[in-house]
This record gives sequence, C-alpha cells and structure tokens, in this order.
Amino acid sequence: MNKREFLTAGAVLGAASVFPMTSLAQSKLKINNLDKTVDSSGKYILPELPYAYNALEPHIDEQTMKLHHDIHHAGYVKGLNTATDKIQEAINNNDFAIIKHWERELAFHGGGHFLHSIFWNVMGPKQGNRSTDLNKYINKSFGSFDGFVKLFAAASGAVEGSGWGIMSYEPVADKLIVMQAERQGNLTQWVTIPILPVDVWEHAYYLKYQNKRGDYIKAFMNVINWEYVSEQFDKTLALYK
Ligand code: MN3
Repeated sequence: MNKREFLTAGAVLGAASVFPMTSLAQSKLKINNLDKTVDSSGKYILPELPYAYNALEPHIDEQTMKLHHDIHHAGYVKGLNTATDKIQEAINNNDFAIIKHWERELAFHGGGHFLHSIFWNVMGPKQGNRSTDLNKYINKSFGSFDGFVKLFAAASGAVEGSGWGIMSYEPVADKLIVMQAERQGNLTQWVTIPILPVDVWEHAYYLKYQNKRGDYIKAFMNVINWEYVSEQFDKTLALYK
C-alpha cells in the first residue's frame, strides 16, 4: 500500500467509524422516503403505507393493498436482511461457496424492498399537478405526455413474466427513460449507484486469460485507480446531502 492508498483507506475507514454508512445514508435518502426503509443500525424495515389500505379504492382494492404491503413487501424486507447477514457471514468465514445464491437473494429482495417503497409513494388518493420541470423533461424525452403514457403502458405491459415498468432519470443524456425490470430488477436493486464496475464478459479477458475469469479479476484489482474511484464516491455521497 503506497502513501496515497493508505491515506485514502484511512479517510474511508475514519469516516466510517465516525459516521456509520447506514446512518450517513439514512440522513440523506429523503427521496421517495427511502430513509424510512432502513433503521439506524442498518437493518432494513418495512415502511408504513403513506395512506390507508382503502385509500386507492376503487382503482386498487383494500385487500390487494393489505396483502401486497403486509405480506409481499414484508417478505422482501425479511429476505434482504437475511441475504445481508449471510453475505457478512461469508466474509467472516472466508467461505464464498454459495455466494451466487446470496447475491441473487440480495438483488431480488433488495429490488423488491426499494421498488415497493417507491411504488407506495408514487400512488395516492390525491393526484395533484406535474411540475414545470417534470413536464419539460417528459416533453423533451418522450415528445409529449401522451407519448410517455403510451410508451410506459406498452413497456410495462410487455414485461416478460413478473416485473416492473420504470420511468427513470438518465443523467448522462439528462433525460427520462422507460425501462423494464424483469422480476425485481435482474441482479440489481435499482436505487444503487455504480461505483466500481468490472466487465466479466468473455470479450473483456478471453484473448489473455481464456476461461480463467478469476485470474482476470485478480488482474483487474491491480489496475483500479482508487483515487478516481474515491473522488466519484465522494461526489455520489454529495448527491444525497
Ligand atoms: Mn409487488
């Protein structure tokens, strides 16, 4: 570890010990009330519905809301906490034999927990008006509100099997997009922000490493620019300030 790496690691560890990540994140995740989805110890919790079970009648019935929130969503919270514990156990025991299973569980239940938490909030007994900015972005991204409605309905209706239709902000082209998420998001949790991706498609390593993906991942770990990653991480944290 060189001096820069030491300082970076120290800064991260120092910050973590003074402000545990969970409470740091919790204080900032006000968007969609996501601060209500985790407690101060970092354990995920079921947020209360922001209205009564029957508040969306007759469009969405009381019985469906009860089952959906109290049984299905609660199940994702439980599954996410279990996956989180099991992954910690794997680290503690240095035993990653079934890590694929727990990573799938982490994504499936995490996707379920976060998407449902957002889903409850985007519905309500009152509809209100769209803001000037939202209208502007809908027009810029989909041509018109009607264009958005048609795309959103078509894409959501065409999800293969179980899943979601999601309108998201895409910050690179600064626009809104609609995407499908099969199941709860196919191995992602949707609220996460990429910090350190590694491409494990064969085209990324096959010429040099052939079928030895593990060797390529070890090599990748040697070329990470931690200074850059740290800067991007700091910027990401600042998004929630
Ligand atoms: Mn559901």
